[in-house]
Amino acid sequence: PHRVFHKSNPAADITKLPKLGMDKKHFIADFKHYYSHRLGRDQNCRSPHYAYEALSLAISDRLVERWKKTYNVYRDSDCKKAFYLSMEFLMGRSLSNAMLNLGVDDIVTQALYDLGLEAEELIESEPDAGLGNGGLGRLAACFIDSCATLQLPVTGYGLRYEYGMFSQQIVNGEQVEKPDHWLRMGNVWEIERPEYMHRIKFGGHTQTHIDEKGNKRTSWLDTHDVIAMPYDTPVPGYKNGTVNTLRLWKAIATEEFNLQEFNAGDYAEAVAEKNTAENITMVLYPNDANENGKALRLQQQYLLASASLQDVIANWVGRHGNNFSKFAEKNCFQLNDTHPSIAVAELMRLLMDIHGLPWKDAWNITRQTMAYTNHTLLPEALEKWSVNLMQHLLPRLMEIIFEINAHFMAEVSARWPGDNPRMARMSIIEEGHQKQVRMAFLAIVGSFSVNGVAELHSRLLQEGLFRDFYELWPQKFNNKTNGVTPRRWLAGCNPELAEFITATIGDGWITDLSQLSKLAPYAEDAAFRQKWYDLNRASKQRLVDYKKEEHDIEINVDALFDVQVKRIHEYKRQILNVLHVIHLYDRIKRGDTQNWVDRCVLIGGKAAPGYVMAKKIIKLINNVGSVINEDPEVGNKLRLVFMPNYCVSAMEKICPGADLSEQISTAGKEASGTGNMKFMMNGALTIGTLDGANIEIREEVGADNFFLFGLTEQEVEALRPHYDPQWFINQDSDLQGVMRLLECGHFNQFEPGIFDDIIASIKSPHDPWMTIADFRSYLEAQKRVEQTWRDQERWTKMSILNTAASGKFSTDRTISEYNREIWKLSPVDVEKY
Ligand code: NBG
Repeated sequence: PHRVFHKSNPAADITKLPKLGMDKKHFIADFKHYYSHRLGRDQNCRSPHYAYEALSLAISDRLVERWKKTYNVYRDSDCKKAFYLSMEFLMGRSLSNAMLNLGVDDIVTQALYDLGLEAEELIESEPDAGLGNGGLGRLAACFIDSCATLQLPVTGYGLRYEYGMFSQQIVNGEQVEKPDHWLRMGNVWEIERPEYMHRIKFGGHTQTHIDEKGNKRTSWLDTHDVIAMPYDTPVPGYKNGTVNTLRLWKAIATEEFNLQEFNAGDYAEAVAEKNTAENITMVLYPNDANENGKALRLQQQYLLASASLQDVIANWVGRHGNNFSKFAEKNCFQLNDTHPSIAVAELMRLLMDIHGLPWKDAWNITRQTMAYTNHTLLPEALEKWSVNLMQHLLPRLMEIIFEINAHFMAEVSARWPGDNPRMARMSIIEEGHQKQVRMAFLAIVGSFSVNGVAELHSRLLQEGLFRDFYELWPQKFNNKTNGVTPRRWLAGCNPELAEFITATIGDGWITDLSQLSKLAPYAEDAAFRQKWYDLNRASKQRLVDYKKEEHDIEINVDALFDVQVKRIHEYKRQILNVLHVIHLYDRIKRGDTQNWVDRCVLIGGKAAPGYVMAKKIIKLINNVGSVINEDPEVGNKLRLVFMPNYCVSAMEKICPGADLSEQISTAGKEASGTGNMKFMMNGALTIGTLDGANIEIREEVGADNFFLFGLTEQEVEALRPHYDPQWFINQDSDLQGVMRLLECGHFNQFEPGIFDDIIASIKSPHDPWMTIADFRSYLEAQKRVEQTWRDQERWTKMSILNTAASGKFSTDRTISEYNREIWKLSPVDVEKY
């Protein structure tokens, strides 16, 4: 490698710079410099965007110093490292989080104030990095925040989609998707690193030959290659000098043109081929918890796996040459769901075909470095790729998968000789008229650890979906209950409450959330309760103002704020929520309003564009909402509001203002949930089923402080074969009232029949989500909610106890468990170097 510097002054080092000042004076100077000189703006500029960019550049400079140091310390210490491979990182905004974690939020706010600027306005003009669908992508973002805060050498690897999660508009009550070109104004948080790009192969064919040493080697030839270009984003730890890396790959065309077309004079055609390559990372697939088997999606997955593994191996070879004997001791790959599991076969390929390792050594390394997290039990989400497609797109990988499966089948038949049904059940290749590769099985076979994301979910994996594998390798299976980062989800989004908590118990909770338990005794302190109540009311007022400003929706701050925000899915049962709202409306119309509690029901979430039923549910919510909200007889008693374009930055405003958190999925279907944790942390009470992490939330806060309802997972499965929704309807006059209103078209007077599918689905004995079965119990739980709400002192007590008991749900705890039981990394204190 050649250097651009001559050696006349050996002491000179262009990377040695004076440390950047962290005081007001330096921030103001840097801000002005970027605003005027770098961005070329002046006082005539009307957009807050450039002020946001100038500030971000000043903050980012301070991160970059620490970032380079972290990078160098990790490299020089030769420590064990982990890599989090994920198709989604739902990062949201960066500026305010960077300020918080650097510990400069107050000083910067003051500096801006001196300049006549409102920090809030700049922060709000940053677009969300919406590179994820929902919980799975946001979990990845919370995880890397905790890794940096715990000083663990962990790198996030993902894809840099040109278009993130679509933005949602509501037109005539229906979802309309608008592309999210989040990079349009540029992205000041990323650094392009062409020095670390890698080549990714697709198509072609394989050829086997015997090498100089007499070993069989396979080459993958005549491929159509694309380049994976890395873009790095800094991931700052909380006030600890650590800045880890999120490396996102963008697909770009190779410099080579199609020579045939080129020489035939079709220059433009040849250049246009660039597009095919660059399409690979053009758009995030907007499907949450279900897949669609498109070739482009497989290309995305392979690009992520191959580029990331090549990157890690290139680093390794740079240090250790071709000696891989210690590779497994020093590296670990965590697969975020089944999406990147092609990495198992790709690591085999790189080790064997590129680095010449024999099968046995490569397999040992693979099986000691890969770890797999499952995020759903829904069968439609279990990825399968047709063998045909895989053979066409990734022929070498398909060969390797066949061979892995052959070895694996031998293992199964040694353990259970002659058990052919079991072999068929467990095979990575599903037989049938269209052979398929079961990617989850590939991940299990190739990993040393398999985990679910909440106690119940992990147990159900062992008993159900992965039962055969659990019998074969019980020691591989473990649980890691999800969490959320308390930096963004309490300190950042609810600064007033955070300050009050710190004034009461000190600031240790920000990095040790179990300390929130010190708040519990204050639930008995009337003055403390009053302050808690006031702060919550102020948050509700902010939410009211925001709704008024952004969406022109009026809501009454004194009503009970009853909130359900998450992806729209039948298993999450937004319909059950709507049935309850219709029941309340029915009561108002019948004059049954004794002991009434004013309630504002807020529902938000996106539907996958191809998920017809989910889109219908959005329409239903909006139609029911407009009938109720426009009825003068209803007045302040009841409100149903659909919040358009639910996203990370919206949740930061919503969760501090919620009173009641709706976690009402059919038991056994929500793997964990993480919105439930954000609400609890911010003092909302939960109404929920015994599903996912709800169970653990209830365990932590105590049954008295949680509104439980619904069938258990076992009861759901026991009822399923003879489920008869009509029987439940016949038993229940309240439910009859609700169904009557729905069926007579009260909410779709000018749109006859549009809700017929929804009605038929919940009335079907085959309704997998058994909504009707839980209606009565849900209604009774809602009555307990109202009873509690009428006693505001009691409600506030319970609110305090919820925050106090939320310590378990920090991703710092989750990541400590991943590290203790799976990764086994030593923390690296960058500031000591
Ligand atoms: C989702 C689950 C949630 C869970 C998140 C994070 C997928 C495939 N799964 O319940 O539905 O909280 O993952 O683990 O998106």
